Amino acid sequence: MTLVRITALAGGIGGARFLRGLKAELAARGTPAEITVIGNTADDITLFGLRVCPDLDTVMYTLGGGIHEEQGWGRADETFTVKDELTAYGLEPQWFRLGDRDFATHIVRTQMLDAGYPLSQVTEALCARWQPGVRLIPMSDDPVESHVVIDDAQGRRAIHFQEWWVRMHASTPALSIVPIGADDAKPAPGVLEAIAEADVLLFPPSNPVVSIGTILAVPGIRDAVSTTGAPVVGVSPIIGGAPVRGMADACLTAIGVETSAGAVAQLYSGLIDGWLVDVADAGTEIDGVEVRALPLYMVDGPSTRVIAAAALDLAADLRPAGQSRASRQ
Ligand code: FO1
Repeated sequence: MTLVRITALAGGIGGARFLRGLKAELAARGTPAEITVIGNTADDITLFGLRVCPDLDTVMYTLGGGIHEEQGWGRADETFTVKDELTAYGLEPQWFRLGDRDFATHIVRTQMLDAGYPLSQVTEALCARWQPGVRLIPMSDDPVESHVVIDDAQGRRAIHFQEWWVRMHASTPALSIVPIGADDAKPAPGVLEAIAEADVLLFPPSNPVVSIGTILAVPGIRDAVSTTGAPVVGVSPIIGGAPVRGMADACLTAIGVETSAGAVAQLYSGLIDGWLVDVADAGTEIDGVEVRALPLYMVDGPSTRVIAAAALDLAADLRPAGQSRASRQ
């Protein structure tokens, strides 16, 4: 059987769980596959002098067997001694819970970055331990950080995305969300090639604004997706007008997009060929996009595998390999 090259753009929990289902489905089919994951890095933040990359780590831990399953982020069997000690010294922020095991990852990453290694090589080194079974590449080696403009009792100001998301639970409306640094960022080595050479390109059910949106904001990536010869299939992160998890609705509102499976597909207009929606959204129609409906809640391993299978089947039905989008139109 020929090797299938699959490339996915991914954010945090939704992306990571989908990818785990994808790996399980490919293994069950006996399909030899090479999966490349282009990870969002705009959630990254420097805390206590350490560089934390939540989305890369969520993918790495989830696929490598180290994730805290119920939480969806951070390490299993975690303890918080270091954080408690930092709190005793009065160190801020106290709202971001970094565990002892997780701290080790950020220490290794920061040491390597300080020694001059680019984030892509650091990520490769971290993955050598976790063996996620995919090639995980950050969208860029250049720092990009989403900042959120809010206007509350303290006035109009921009705060880091993590403060808005984790401390404020997105309760204060975002006036705008800006991926600082994205305009000047270059795709990390291998990103554009992984898109151009893919047989299948997938958009998992990740946040369309602060995960997939920021990956696409890195110059060159959107163009690479829109011109790839591979079928591009996305999975809706919105079911029946609400996010599957997280607060994607607050992010969509910030950019003036309705929280619906159809509106997110429109956001990806010109990029996707196929779109999976939940049965609650059956009947969604998008010009030029093949829409299929099935249950999209990733409640466990088997249900997630079914979603991944549907994405692979839709991709296979969409376009014979090698026929570019341009030549189809
Ligand atoms: N999410 C939370 O809701 N609270 C936390 O304290 C928290 C800590 C944290 C530490 C490391 C890490 O990799 C992720 C962490 N997350 C936490 C999740 C994460 O910040 C967000 O869910 C994502 O950035 C959004 O995709």
